[in-house]
Amino acid sequence: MNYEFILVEPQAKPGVAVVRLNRPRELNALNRKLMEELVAALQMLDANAEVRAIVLTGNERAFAAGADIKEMTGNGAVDMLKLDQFARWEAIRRVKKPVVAAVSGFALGGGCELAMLCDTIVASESAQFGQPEIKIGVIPGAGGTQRLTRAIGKAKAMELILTGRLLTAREAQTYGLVAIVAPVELYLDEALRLAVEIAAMPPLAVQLAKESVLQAYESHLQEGLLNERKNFYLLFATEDQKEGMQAFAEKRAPNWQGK
Ligand code: CO8
Repeated sequence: MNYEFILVEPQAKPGVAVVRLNRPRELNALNRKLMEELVAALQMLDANAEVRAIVLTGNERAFAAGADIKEMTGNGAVDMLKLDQFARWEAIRRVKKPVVAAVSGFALGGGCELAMLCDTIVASESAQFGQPEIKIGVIPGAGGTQRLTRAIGKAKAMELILTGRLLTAREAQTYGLVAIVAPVELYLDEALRLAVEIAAMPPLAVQLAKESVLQAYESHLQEGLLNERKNFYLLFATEDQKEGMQAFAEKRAPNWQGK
């Protein structure tokens, strides 16, 4: 498929696809066409059995500097309601395969929300995260008030969302938003290394582990515990569980079948 605003490499590494936001002059501002392409690409990769993990990245200067402000300027509330752009964000949320965000430079507004919609974040030392919407008269709209609060806690989220201040990569790591920080020239390699490691794991267990962690992140503890337990039981119906436990006992590498 030909895309205008993204680049897709389905087998960048064994089992790992890379999707690159590619609107560099506008700091990868997320216009509607880009979001449409991103959803199409992620759904295509999600359905591709050869792909076990996905890395979503931008470029050194920007992961994404937010939703495209110029595209929204003239819109009223009714336009925004009818456009229903959040359906695309919901579709990304429903991707079953693990998605690692490799973030360098700006991850602001919708860019920060997109990184948080991924399953984990690897950042370059130059990365900056924030929800500066307050400075343009709005608030985060694609989950920022919810996901940032859960990721870094109420006090810090309030400070950032109410002032538009940004977090450096190191601060973001300290507060738990970012898993790994690497030098600019290495952050993508680091994200790929993580994705390759995940891609080597049993796919059904990866899928249900992702679902279970998201449950913890997105709902209440008791519901999350019940869902985790259900998924844990379910994995005992897979051949990979038998293989994984047998291989451990036999001191050999497991051979995952995805069954
Ligand atoms: N939208 C549109 N264009 C942008 C955006 C953006 N978010 N960010 C940067 N650009 C453009 C600039 O207008 C500029 O274009 P031009 O050369 O034509 O003037 C080009 O990218 C380069 O940017 P700058 O010259 O501004 O670069 P600087 O290095 O001076 O500054 C900044 C970089 C600090 C990142 C600055 O560009 C900036 O503040 N950008 C806006 C950040 C922001 O407010 N983001 C939040 C947007 S609102 C949002 O994301 C809400 C999401 C809600 C859900 C979405 C679904 C509807």
